[in-house]
Amino acid sequence: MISAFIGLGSNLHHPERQLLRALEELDALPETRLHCASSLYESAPMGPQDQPDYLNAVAEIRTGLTPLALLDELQRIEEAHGRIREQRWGPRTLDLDLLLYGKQVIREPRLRVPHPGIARRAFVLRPLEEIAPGLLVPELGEVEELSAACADQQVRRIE
Ligand code: ROI
Repeated sequence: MISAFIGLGSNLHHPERQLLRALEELDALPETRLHCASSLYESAPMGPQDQPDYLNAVAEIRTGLTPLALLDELQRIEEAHGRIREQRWGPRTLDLDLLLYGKQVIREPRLRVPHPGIARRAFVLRPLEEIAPGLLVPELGEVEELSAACADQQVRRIE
């Protein structure tokens, strides 16, 4: 089993419900169990500002799925949540990003791991830091250092 980290985000249709249901769906994937999940975090949208604030979280799963099989499953869950391929950087019902897959570096047309946005996004790094302190992100460095470099971005942890 490989440890993989998934970033979850939503800013439409009851974001908290979307994220909690998605966590259950990750746990129900074939050859996969949910190992742990972060708190929920609220932040202003990165990108166009004329959309609601986001809720984000990060989950760690243990999986026997290959990276591309996992990506297929994540996209299937997004679609089941009513996600249509909307405007780039627009609001979304559910976003599931494959952030990390073990220590692997993957550069394929459909999939890049570590996720290309990871180092610039406090709404990914804060929850990741919460559940995986000391984690080394391949080619980028320790999660705490990456998170500290995004200290200017406001992210609020929800109790
Ligand atoms: N902004 C925040 N704060 N959280 C997200 O999950 C998020 N997702 C996106 C864009 C539109 C880039 N902005 C976001 O896809």
